[in-house]
Amino acid sequence: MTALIDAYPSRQGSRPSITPRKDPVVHATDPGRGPLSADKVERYAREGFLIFERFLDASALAVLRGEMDRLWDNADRADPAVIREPESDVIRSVFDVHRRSRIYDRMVRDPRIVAIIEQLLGGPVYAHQSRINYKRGFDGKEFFWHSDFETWHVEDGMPRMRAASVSIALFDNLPINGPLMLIPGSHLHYVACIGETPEDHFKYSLRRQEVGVPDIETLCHLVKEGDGIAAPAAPAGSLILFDCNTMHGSSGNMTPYPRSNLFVVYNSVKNTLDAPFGGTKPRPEFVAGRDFNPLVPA
Ligand code: 6CS
Ligand code: FE
Repeated sequence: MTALIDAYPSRQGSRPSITPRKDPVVHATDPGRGPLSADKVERYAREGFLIFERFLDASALAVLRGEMDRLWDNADRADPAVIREPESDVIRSVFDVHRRSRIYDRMVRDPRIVAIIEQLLGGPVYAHQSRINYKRGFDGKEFFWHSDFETWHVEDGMPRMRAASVSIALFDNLPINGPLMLIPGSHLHYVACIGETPEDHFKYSLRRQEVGVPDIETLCHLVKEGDGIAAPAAPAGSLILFDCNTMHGSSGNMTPYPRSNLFVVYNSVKNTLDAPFGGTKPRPEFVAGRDFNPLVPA
C-alpha cells in the first residue's frame, strides 16, 4: 500500500502558515438536490456554517436532556471516554455517546440531519465522533480557537476536508454562557500550526488543547478577513452545522446557566481515515471511530 500524500501538513515546521483550502466545501455534484435551498447551500459554502433555530421540539429536547443527565450520573471515572475539566474533576465531555446510548444513536441518524449532511458532502456519511460537552454553570471551561480538521488530519488520518459537525443546543446558547463562536470564511484557509504532537496527546488536548491551535497573528488575520466573529444565538433545540475546517472556539461559562451541547461529526465514506498524518499512533475509537459503514437513517 502506498502512503497517501499529505495535502495539509501541520505541526511540522517552525513557523505557522496559512494556505488556501484545496477541497470544495460543498461536494455534491447536484447541490440543488436535498432539503437545503440553494441559498442555504451557498451561504454554507461562503461562511462555513449554518444555524437552524429550534430544530427540535420540546419533547425531543426533553428526551435528549434526560439522556444527558443519565450519562453524567453513570459516568465512570476510569472510563477514558469521560473527560474532566482542565483544573478540576468536573466532567467536561463524554465521548462516543452514539454507541453508549440508543437515544443518541437514533439522534445521530435523524433522517432530516443525515439528508442535509449528505446534500453538502455529496453522498453517504458515517459518524467520526460524538460527544456531550457539558459546559456547566461556573466550572465549564473554555475551548480555545481551533480547526477540528487540523486535529483529525494530523492525529486521526482524515485525508481531506469532507466532513461536517453538528452541535445541538441542549440548553440556550446565550451571549453570556460561553456559546460556540465561529469565524465566518475561515474554512477557506488552512492554518498549519507549530509544535510537535506529544504521545497520547488526546489525554491532555480534550481537557485543554495547546498543540494544534493557531497562532494569534493568523487568528487576527482570519477575523479581519471574515469580517468578525459570529456567536449565533441558539435557543435550546437549535442546531449549528459547521464545516470541519471552520475556526471556532468558546469561552468559559461563569454564569449559572449550563451550555450543554450534543456534538456529532459526520465524515464522507469517501474520506475514511488512514494512518495519522502526524506519524503518531491512531487515537482510540471513542474519539475517532473507524466503523466506516454508512449511517442508516432512523
Ligand atoms: O480532538 C478532537 O477531535 C476535538 N477536540 C479538540 C479539543 N480539538 C480538536 C477537535 O475539536
Ligand atoms: Fe472543535
